[in-house]
Amino acid sequence: MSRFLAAAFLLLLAIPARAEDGYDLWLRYRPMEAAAQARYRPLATAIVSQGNSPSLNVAKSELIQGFSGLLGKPVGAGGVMDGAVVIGTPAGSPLIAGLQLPLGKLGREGYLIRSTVLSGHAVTVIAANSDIGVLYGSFAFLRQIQTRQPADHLDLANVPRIKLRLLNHWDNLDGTIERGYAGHSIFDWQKIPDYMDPRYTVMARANASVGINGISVNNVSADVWMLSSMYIDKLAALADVLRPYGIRVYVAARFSAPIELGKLKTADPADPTVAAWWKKEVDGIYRRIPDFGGFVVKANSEGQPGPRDYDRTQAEGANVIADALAPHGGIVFWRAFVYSEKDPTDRAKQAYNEFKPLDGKFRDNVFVQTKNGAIDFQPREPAHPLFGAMPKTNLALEVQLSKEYLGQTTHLVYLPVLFKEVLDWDTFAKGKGSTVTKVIDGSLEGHDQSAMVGVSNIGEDRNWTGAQFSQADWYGFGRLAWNPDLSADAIAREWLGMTFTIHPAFVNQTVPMMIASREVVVDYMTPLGLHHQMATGHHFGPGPWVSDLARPEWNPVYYNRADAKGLGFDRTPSGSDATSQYAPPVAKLFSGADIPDRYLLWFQHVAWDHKMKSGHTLWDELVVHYDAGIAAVGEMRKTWAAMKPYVDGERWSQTAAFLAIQQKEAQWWRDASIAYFETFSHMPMPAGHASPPHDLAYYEAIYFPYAPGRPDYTAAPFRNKPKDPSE
Ligand code: GCW
Repeated sequence: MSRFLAAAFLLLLAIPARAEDGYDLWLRYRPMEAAAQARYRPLATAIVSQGNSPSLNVAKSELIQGFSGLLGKPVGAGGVMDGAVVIGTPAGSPLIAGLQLPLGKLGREGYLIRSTVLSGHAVTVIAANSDIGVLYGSFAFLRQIQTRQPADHLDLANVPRIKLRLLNHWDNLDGTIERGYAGHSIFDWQKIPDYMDPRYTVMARANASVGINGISVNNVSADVWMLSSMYIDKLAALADVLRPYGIRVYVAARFSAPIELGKLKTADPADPTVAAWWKKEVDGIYRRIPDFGGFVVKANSEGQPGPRDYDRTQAEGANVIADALAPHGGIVFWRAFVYSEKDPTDRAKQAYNEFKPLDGKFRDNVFVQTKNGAIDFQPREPAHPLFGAMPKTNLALEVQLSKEYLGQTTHLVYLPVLFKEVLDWDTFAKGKGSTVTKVIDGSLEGHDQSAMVGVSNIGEDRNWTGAQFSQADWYGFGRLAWNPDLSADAIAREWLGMTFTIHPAFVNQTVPMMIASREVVVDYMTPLGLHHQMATGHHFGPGPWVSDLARPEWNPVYYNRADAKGLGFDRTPSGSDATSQYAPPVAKLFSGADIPDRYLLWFQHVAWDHKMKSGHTLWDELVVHYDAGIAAVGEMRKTWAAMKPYVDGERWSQTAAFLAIQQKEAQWWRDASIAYFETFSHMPMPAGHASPPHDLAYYEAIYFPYAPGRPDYTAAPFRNKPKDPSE
């Protein structure tokens, strides 16, 4: 290509697109540059599909919409011709059947994209064993072109590594969202089923495009009304919208529903009337929603009712519900996020102590849904010790997309880096290489079932996630649940190319910014293994000094343990001995001198003048990390400023404004934390590092009464005496 054409091509790519607000997500399908149109147009001349199922039809319309947008002119349905895209299953399409394609290993959701000849015409076939597989293949073929990958001579077979890939929406029925930072709930239950907001379909498209095949629609601090027949009817309408996209609906169920809804005197799982009630309730749901997914249950956690209220085990609690679901193929996701203020044991140990002894006691249709770490979605946590510790139990990984503890909406933190760190974590459960990925994809212990769950960051905001770059977390979660071996870098490249532009100057500068962003937030919020240092209730901003909350293990001081000697939580054998919950090689590493700096203060209490690997004292190292975090946000701002020519004004300026907020708040985190810790270290600031501009009292006095996302302790889950939902 002559230098003039190359320059013209790059110029074309650099022209800022028309104003956008992020509503189209990564399914933008804007016209590609001329060279790309010329390259791909011969490969997408018509969409050929035989058969007429809802999923096949949405696959066809997605391809038509996608190619017409990308190629800048209508591409329609048609017959077999050169360049046609032929989609279908052997069962539904004689054309596909005739090709006798090797679909045997693809299962229900896998797909094959193959360039081949059909009736003498060069075509691309997207084939699968089910129409959902065809839909996934169609999105994959579009992604191939959106990211300017080869689209000829293809022979791409792809099967999801994890079977159940869910989002958990922590949405309340009143429209608020616990730990939601993107506006109100997208589910307008008041108008459902009579008015189905078209956004439900766009959300379904977006989920299907990254392979997400299930959503639980309500807050795990569950409102019993969700199980009432009125809401199940509403849910049935939503299920109808999502079904063609291969998405099943699940509900967060309140364990005491047999009392509030069933009018029983007890919810004791061993009581036959309780078992009968769950069976009746579940049968009723399946009469309305034949492919209902199942329940997510938060029991005996943060005030929620559960089997422990009847001295029954977590397994007994889960199993009574699982038995009701089993005949219908339903699943229970039983959350392991259990800790009690009555138990003085280190909070990081409690869930393991509660669940490990129950290994093998849960039914086959139960997943023990375990957060990535043992505390609570912190900027960095060692993987939860339950991973690898329950070989006879289905374990599902739960991660959070909504960044409750990572700056919420306005901090750019690319979470797939965090997700990968957890997925690649080696539990050593069966020797080296026993990664969390192998635990949850079932390959380590030969489990059929597998699941990965993300706490949704979706809300009513036009850009769906409150911030443009938070969309990458939704996208990345889906991609990693489909294939945990994908790299965070590759996912970022895909997402940027589909969402903004494939311009190399943009992508090659923005990807490193995204990849670095996770370590940046760790540095300015909780460096060196610190954790749970945020302000109370809304968790917005720093609060390392907080020590007066209702439950000791809710206080940041419980975790930083700052004193005259040093800093950090001693979880070694000389302390709470939480290290012993890990396999010996891991336990040894974390309780010894070779512990990686990133986990130091999570597992050890260290003297302020302790000599770090860098040669710094712990105190100096801490300050250096805080300041490195702030400087890095400054670099992110510079990078993004230079990206202005490649991005439409609206999305560019919102991101730029948020990065400015991030830098300001990073400074706040640093100053407030140093102001508190120096009251213990009494050590001078390292050379070149300024003291906090204000005294500790100034930072302690900062208060945000209405920061978003906090659980409303007066809302439904806590007052829960509905007028009588069973009526
Ligand atoms: O992250 C914490 C949140 C709670 C949440 C809880 C949980 C839904 O602060 O808001 O409750 O975890 O995971 O259940």
